[in-house]
Amino acid sequence: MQEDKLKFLFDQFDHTSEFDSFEELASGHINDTFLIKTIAKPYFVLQRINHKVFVDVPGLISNKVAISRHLKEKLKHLPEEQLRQQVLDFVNTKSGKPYYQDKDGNYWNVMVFIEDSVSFETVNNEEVAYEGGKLFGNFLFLTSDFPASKLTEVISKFHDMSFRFFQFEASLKVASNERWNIAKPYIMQVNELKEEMHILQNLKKSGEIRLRVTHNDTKISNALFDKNNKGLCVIDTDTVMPGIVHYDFGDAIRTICNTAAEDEKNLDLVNFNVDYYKAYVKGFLEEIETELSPIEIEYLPLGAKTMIFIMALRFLTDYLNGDIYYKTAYPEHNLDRAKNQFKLIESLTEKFKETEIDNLSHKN
Ligand code: GN1
Ligand code: MG
Repeated sequence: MQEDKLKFLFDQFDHTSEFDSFEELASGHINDTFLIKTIAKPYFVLQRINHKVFVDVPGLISNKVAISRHLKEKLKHLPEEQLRQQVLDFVNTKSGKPYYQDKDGNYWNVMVFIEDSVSFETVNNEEVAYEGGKLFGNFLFLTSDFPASKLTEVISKFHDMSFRFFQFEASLKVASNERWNIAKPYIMQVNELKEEMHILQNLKKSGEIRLRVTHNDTKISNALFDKNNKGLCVIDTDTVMPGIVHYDFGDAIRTICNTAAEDEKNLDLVNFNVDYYKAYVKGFLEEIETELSPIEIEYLPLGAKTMIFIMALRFLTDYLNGDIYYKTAYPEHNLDRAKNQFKLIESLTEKFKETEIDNLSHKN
C-alpha cells in the first residue's frame, strides 16, 4: 500500500492530526489494517473493511459505533484518560460519515489508537488468561442490556454449525483431487464429531439458550492489556451481533488455552492448557456469572470444544475451496491451521473432565 494513498485516505477523516508515517498491522485474516503515525499523538488505526466478506459494511460500522457509544455511556464515571483506553473511539469523515468509500468501492474507517497497550497472539501466563476472562466477561456484561435486535447480522449464520457443514460439504465437491486426498483424515474427523457439534445450536434454536449481544471474534489478540498485564479494551468489534455466550467463551479459550499459535505446524507444541482454562473461567465468571442461567453455565465447556471445531471446519473448508476466504502466507496454510485446531480438540477431549464448571465457579 502506497504511503500517499494512505495519507489521502487518512485526510478524509475529521481530525486535526498530520500524517507522518504508517505501519501495517498484519495479524487479521480478513481486513487490511494500518497504524497511522502522526506528527503529534494520538496515533490512529486506519482499516479497510473487506466488503467481499462483510457485504453490509455500513451496517457493520453502525453496529460498532453503537456498541462503543453504549460502552462509553456505561463507563462515563471513569476519568477521560481511562475511558480512552477502554473503549474504541471511531472518527467520522469530514462530511460526517463513519466510513469513507474510495473510488474503487473500498470502505475505510478510522479509530484512535490506544496508547501504552499490548496484545498477545499466544498466552504465556495465567494472569493474562484471567485478565482476558475478565475483559471478555465484562464486555458481555456491559452489553447485556443493549437491544440485540438493533444490531445488523453482519455475516449471516456466522457461527451456525449446519451452515458451516453445508459449506464444508460443498467444498468437497469442488476440491482438487490433490487437496481432497491430503485432507482425507481430517474430513473423516469432521464427520465423527458432527452430532456433538450441533448440540449448542439445537439448544439455541429451541430457545433453551438465549440470544445476547456477543462479540463473535474473542481471540486473545483482540484484547488489549496494559504494561502490567491488566485487561484494558476489547477491540475488533466488526462481528458484534446477536449470539450465544458460548461463542465468546469458546473462541477465547480456543486461543488462550492453545500452547501454540493457531497456525503452528509442529503439533507436538499444540496442547490444551487447563491451568489457563481455569484462570480464564475465574475471570470470566467474576464478571458475568450473575447474568448467566444454569444451562448457559453448564454448557460452557462444550462451547470451547464447539468453537475450536468450527474454526477447524472453516479452515479445512477454505483449504478444500482453494483458499478463497482467509489470507494465507503459503499453500498449506489453511490446512496447517485446521490440523492445529484438530490437535487442540484432541488435547481438550483428553482433559474434558477437568473443564467442568461446577468446581470452578467463584460462588463455591
Ligand atoms: C478471522 O480477520 P480476523 O483475524 O479478525 C475470522 C474469525 C476467525 C479468525 C481466526 C469475519 O478474524 O471468525 O476466528 O479469523 N473473521 C471472519 O483467526 O471470518
Ligand atoms: Mg475479527
